[in-house]
Amino acid sequence: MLSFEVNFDGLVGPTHNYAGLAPGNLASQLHGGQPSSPRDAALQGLDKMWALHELGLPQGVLPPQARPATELLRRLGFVGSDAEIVARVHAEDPGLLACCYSASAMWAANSATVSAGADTRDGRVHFTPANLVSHLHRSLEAEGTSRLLRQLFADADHFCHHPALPALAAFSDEGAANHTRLAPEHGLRGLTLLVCGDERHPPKRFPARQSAQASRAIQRQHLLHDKNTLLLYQNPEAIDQGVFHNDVIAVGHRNLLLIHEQALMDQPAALARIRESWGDDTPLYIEQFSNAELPLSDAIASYLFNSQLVSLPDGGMALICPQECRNNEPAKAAIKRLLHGDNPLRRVKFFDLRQSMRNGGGPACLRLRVVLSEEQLVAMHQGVLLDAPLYEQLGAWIMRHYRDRLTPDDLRDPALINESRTALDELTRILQLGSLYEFQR
Ligand code: SUG
Repeated sequence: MLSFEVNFDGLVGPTHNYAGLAPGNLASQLHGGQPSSPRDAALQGLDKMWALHELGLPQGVLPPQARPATELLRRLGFVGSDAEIVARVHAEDPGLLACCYSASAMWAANSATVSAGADTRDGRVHFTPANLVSHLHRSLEAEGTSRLLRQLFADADHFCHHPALPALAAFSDEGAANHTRLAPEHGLRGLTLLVCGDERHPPKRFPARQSAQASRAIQRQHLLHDKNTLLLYQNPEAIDQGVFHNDVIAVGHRNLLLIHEQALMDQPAALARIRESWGDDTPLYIEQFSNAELPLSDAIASYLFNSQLVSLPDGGMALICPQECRNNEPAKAAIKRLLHGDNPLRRVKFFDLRQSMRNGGGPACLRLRVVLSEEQLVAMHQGVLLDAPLYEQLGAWIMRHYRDRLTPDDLRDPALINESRTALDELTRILQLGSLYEFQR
């Protein structure tokens, strides 16, 4: 049966800004307080989606979430009109207002963990929205993500939705950023790698954002076969140096895994387990990079491992890289070595995603991978699948509604509330999503 890996990219929302909300994510810390350009951010993301469509790959669009999340502020006891509440919170606690305005749902890799039907015991695609409890601004995403995924993948014969895990640090779940699927073909049983922190060896400076209990719960919920699922521990020293998700230090697709030598605890043993569990005649290629070849700081600065690996329709794979890899000598050399090595990689394409990168979100952060059979692809909501007319419409929509510049101080502007809602209201018509947002009900 024909199967596809569909990338669903988070469309950047109209309130994209730099608020320095994520300790442990060096880029977010570095750029907090600087002005952003929501318009450039959205166009950069859309251009990447279009480029993948042009490569012949199915590409989906996930709408932004409604911000400001005034429902949180009301829950915290603020009263009055939305504009009054925003003015008051800006005066009293601007950090809280920034959380409610964050466009962080754009990093769709963190939105959910998704297992392919070929890997689950009931043959359905399983979804668990991430609770993202490690950060307030991100924890606000879980509910909207759950609603959206249930709406896009509604057919219960093909799709199974689980609730987000309990909103507690012990179950901290950051979605697919810590999930890698290796498989000989999209439609064949694959190997699921669940990467998480090891509470016996916690990092010293920054938190491990994926807990082992969460990963184990997902393994059970998704009916994954034990012998095809590996729980692997992140190297706490790498977390302390800024590797806040596994997708900052490794990327895997089908039978190719790119990984820095400092990604995992006891990495030689972890890689040996991966090779043993692979169990297929198709060769598995693991390209490991030493710290001498690619210092961890360069891996983080260039975001090489946050590239997307995709299969081209005419065979071979392409690496979808952030342009920062072009200006980083060790990353450039690493790409050259990959292109000349014995592995399926054939092409590299560079993208300007600077707006997202400044908040620590590269190409792979922006997408959620969903492996679908032909039948499942037809069964999902078609309005979010990118084609030429939708690409044109979205580009014009961004130009009509998005500001060119936004500073943290602009968040107090009451006009931004309605501006964002008007934009999203129109978007639900473009994507044929009905009344997706609470403010539309
Ligand atoms: O959760 N940044 C996001 C970036 C997420 C990247 N995703 C993956 N690696 N998959 C985060 O740290 C910064 C927001 C701010 O500072 O304004 C932020 O939330």
